[in-house]
Amino acid sequence: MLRPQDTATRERRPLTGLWRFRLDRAGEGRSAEWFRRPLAQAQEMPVPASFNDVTADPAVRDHVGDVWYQTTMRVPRGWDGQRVVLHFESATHRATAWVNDTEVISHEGGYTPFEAEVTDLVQAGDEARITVVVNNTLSWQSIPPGVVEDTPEGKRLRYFHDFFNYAGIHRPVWLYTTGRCHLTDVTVVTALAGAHGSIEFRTEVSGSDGTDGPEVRVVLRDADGTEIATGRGASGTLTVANVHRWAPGDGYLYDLEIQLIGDAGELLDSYHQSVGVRTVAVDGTRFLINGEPFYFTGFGKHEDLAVIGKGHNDAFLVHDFELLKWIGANSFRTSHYPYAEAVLDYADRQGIVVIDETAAVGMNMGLGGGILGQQGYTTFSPETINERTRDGHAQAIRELVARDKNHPSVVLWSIANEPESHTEGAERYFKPLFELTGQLDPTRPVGFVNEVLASHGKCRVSQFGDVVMLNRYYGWYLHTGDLETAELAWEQELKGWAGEGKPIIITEYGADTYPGLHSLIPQPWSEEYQVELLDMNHRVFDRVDAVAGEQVWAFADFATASGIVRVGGNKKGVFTRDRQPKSAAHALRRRWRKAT
Ligand code: BDP
Repeated sequence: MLRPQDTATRERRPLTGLWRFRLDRAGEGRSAEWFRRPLAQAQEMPVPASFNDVTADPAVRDHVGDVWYQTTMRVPRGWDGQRVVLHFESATHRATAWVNDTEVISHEGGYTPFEAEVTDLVQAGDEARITVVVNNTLSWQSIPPGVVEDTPEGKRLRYFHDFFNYAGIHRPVWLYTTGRCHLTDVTVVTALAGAHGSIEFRTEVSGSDGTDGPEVRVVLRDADGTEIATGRGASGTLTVANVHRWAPGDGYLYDLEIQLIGDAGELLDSYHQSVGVRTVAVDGTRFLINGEPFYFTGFGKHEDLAVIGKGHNDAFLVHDFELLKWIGANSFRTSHYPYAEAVLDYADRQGIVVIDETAAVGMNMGLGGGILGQQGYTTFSPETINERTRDGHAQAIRELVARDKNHPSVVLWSIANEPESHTEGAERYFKPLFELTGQLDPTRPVGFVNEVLASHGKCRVSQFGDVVMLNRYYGWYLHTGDLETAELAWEQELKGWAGEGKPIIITEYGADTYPGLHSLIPQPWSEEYQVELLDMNHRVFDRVDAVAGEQVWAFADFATASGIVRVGGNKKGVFTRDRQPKSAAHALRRRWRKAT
């Protein structure tokens, strides 16, 4: 699925702003067909945003079930004769949409786009009513999983991941046009040979009359807009002499314009795809970008902000990347779900490297929200996470790769965060998912993020990965407050992993830290302890050659479900939720800026 664009042949209108909104407390809206008329008893709600924290009403924050959104839009008069598409960048965790009285699409999965052609349902110059029911319930078959428990006080949602279950329309919604004959997909794969680069492209087209389809022409322009190569045909390879490579810290992008040309030479479609020419490979314990060893520095992040929750916000997008640069980070992981596409576009342009993760988080009944402790269920079983879950997981991987395959910033797929991985059930569950990801994208390494219950020697899933990604809390959940013991134990485990001969990326390490809490002899929760814990980790990493990267948990403090180990959310941020530095930010800056 292509992102909506304004081009010589395409036009788009954002449906952002205030929509009508209503909780469906009794779950009656679908049978009462609320989409048929202006939403009654509605309040206004911003799109994009999570609905949870916008009002002052606990019933909204903690609602479990359906919520309804509705807006009207006047279809531009000039769109007569065009193909019209309604496009959602995401709706968390599932949604069904209607245009006027007609249902147009349903989609499962909270972090990937979906769209429906609505040409026959709208009239240029007229108003169209767009209604969306969004559902935030999690089940054993959803990605991520969860359980709804019926209590005398109502439905309560229990989930096993450590961030608040924000929901709603988190990203922009668009109405856009194409001609009848239009491009539906483009894939680019780049390679390097000395000073030369090559761009292999494959296109897919729909809606053409003839059996031959339209003629496909491609034009490659450099960042100054100078045309440097052209090609013809639905697929092919362009060569770029003296290529300007995309590299960490140098987000150089070419523009590939794909044109569809009709029989009479008319332009039927034009679409622009940015291209960063770079290669990614794993060689023994080294992670290579453009053939050179790359060491990841940075964070696991969250899409998480006061009031707007997981809603995308351009000001914070730019600000967060400024902080990444300030601190000397060259990368981040989209923990624990695919982020807004604007984030990946920006990472491409900024030369920031991304580990791109699915929303498969919390598939581990030995953990609760990242914390050791039994949840009272079996992780993989016919009644819990089962083959149907795996089908949904496979679909989440397909949608992630389809969406993000052309981003040069994305160098590695993470297909799950901290699932149970020491059991036979886990091995059976994950093997086909690794195979699938490798088939969908043979150009990028694939991995998953391992946790300590499947420490070295116990994990039955890491055998399938090209890299080892480890989340380890030595000195926090393990050997709390005793960094000496933690250091020895951590080094011992890490040396075991190093023997696997794969690059090891430490995807999480860190300590909860209450900003402003100080202690002369560093104690857990103090700013000093966070600094010392990170220092201890760095000493260990620097002694193990196979370590190819360090990403601290977490970039900023974030909201979680309530619990006795969370103080107004998870406080492992190196920055506070409003992006002020804790002492650890300065310490990391000294280490990472020196290294680069
Ligand atoms: C890890 C999880 C992460 C948690 C973190 C923590 O991957 O989502 O927030 O632990 O406990 O297990 O802070």
